[in-house]
Amino acid sequence: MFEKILIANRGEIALRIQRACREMGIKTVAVHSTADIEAKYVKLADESVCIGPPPSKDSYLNIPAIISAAEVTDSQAIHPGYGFLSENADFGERVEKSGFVFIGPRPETIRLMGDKVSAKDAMKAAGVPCVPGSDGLLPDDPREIVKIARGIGYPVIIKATAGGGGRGMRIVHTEAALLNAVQTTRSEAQAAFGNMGIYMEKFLENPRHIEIQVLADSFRNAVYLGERDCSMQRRHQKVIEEAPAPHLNPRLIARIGERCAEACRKINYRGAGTFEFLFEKGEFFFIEMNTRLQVEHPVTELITGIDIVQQQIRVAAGQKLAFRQRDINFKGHAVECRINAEDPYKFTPCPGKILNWHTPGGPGIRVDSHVYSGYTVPSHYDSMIGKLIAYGDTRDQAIKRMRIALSEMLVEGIKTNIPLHQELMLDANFIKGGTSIHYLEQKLAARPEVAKAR
Ligand code: MV4
Repeated sequence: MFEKILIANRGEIALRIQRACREMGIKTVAVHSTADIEAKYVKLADESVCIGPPPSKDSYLNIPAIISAAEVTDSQAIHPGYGFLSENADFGERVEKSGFVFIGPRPETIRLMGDKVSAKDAMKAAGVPCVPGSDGLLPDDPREIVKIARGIGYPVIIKATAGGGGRGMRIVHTEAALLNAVQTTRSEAQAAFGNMGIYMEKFLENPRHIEIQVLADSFRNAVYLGERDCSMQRRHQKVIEEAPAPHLNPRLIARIGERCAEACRKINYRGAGTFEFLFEKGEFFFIEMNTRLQVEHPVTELITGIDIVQQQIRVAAGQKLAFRQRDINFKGHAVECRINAEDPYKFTPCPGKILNWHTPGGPGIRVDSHVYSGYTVPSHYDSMIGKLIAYGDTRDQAIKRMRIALSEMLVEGIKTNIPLHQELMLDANFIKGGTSIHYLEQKLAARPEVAKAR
């Protein structure tokens, strides 16, 4: 096992990874920008290295600075967390070329999944059901494109192969609008990603976002850790996640989960991963695979009792997974609310000094956060300042505990989205469960004008 790991990230996830390391007897190195000198995860780490000024591109995305920090601290492995360099295949490659272990999939796998067309090809070949669409990239010939769209049937969606996570997509409802949309998406993809490759899919009008968590080791052992429902989102930012997904048949989950695990074996996947699906009318359609630890991993940890970060570290160190599929039991229900430093009505970021921070507790409550009273939320990064996770025997109990936790939580000095979460925990449709990816935006659009202006 590693003796020392460098954590190439910031915020709550840097602290989360540190806690996993500490429990495993591994020393930790925090890297930080000058904006994060005062951060809790920097003070709590065994060692820390400043890697640059506040802008991410000069610090948390600064590959040479991070590799130098690993060298001077004699670290053996680098955990990239989520965001930043976590899905950068070049980073993975340079980490390994410098003699360190990258805690994540092999760089070739990251590259394969980073290109959405090659990811879909690989998953289709491995038996994972995909959204009907173009067979690979769209050709240049406009007549061919029109033919492909007719074959799929309108509406269709045009996506950039180098995109993902909602970037570089365009919905097309009619043949009259098709070729213009193709051209615009192509130029935007070229400008944004330096890759003008695009593909076409049937546009699913009202799906849920259901994802499957997997873990795999280097010995072709792969398991699925069940599903998460991440449909409650606004502008491609998840707001609430839960596990298991309400109203889904466990046998259906077992079937798609086994397909995902089998796909991992086929492509020799290593580490933690997430298969993203759209779920509509009882069917799963693969859209993308994330090759990193995800923000919402705690809901899966709570219903399985498995520490996903520790398993990532184990398999990166060349050990076998600590369990087989039959050892995994799903028990209870977990809900996560992402706490953001933002205006709960206008959604503008709200960085600044937290004057008072009190977190809830009690049975089934987990708080993953790096902030504290007196901490200043920097303006340079994501507005998420923590995650509140509630576990219960049933979904109803988890939601009740979340309501209590939200009422106990106190954040003074900055605005947060806690009022939005309180509203959602009382929302009749959320309580019923199974809302689509469009539900939150529709609900927010229908808020009274006075509330929106607050
Ligand atoms: C789709 C779709 C409907 N049909 N693909 C957006 C993020 C990216 N991961 C894929 N996305 C979508 N792809 C087809 N064929 C609708 C979305 C989508 C979405 C997906 C998941 C969660 C939130 C979303 C919000 C808007 C659109």
